[in-house]
Amino acid sequence: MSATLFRTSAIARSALRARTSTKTAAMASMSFVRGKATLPDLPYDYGALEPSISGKIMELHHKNHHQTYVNSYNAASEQMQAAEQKGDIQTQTSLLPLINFHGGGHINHSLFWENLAPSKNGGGGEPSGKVKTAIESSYGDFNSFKTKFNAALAGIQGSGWAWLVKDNETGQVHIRTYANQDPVVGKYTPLLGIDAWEHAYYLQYQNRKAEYFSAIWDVINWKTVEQRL
Ligand code: MN3
Repeated sequence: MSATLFRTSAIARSALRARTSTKTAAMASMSFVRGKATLPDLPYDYGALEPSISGKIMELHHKNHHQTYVNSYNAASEQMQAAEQKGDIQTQTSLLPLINFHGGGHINHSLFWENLAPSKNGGGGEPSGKVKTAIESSYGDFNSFKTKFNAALAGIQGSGWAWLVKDNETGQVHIRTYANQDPVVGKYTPLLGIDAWEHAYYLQYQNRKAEYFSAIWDVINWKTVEQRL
């Protein structure tokens, strides 16, 4: 088995796509310095999503949580390169879950920040154009879609994400949940992700996570969803 096999793991392919994609605004803005992942700037102030998401949550979530995924991904990635150079396949294999978790955390949060916008800058409301058409084709109407999405979020056990994805084979959109930091890869394109980890809401909503899932729709950036579709 050659070392290149490990270089083309799902997450690596996803990172490569992130560097070359021009279609996906958030992916394109994900920044790398000499192959290293770096924390992207938020396109709004920490407090700009209040009252849906408090400024304190946004600051901790971006500056601390996301930064940790970036740092840990870079560390695992360096270890992977060293193991590849030594032809140490055992170590390479043992690093794959770490690359998936922290690389996934970096990708998911980079996409998530750009899925949000302050309501005074166009956040919230209902999708229009081709997003509206795609959602209505799969879910009937926007309110039914929102109810199903919130039910998917509520059904996540432990930590994870719910996503609106596009099936690249059929062009249809679907709601899918992912555990932990598993990124949307393979035949699906991520359009809209909502972070259901406790760190995304607990400081403000405590155990009332349904209130967070309900309030976040007031700051969804549908323009980003449309660009990704
Ligand atoms: Mn998070």
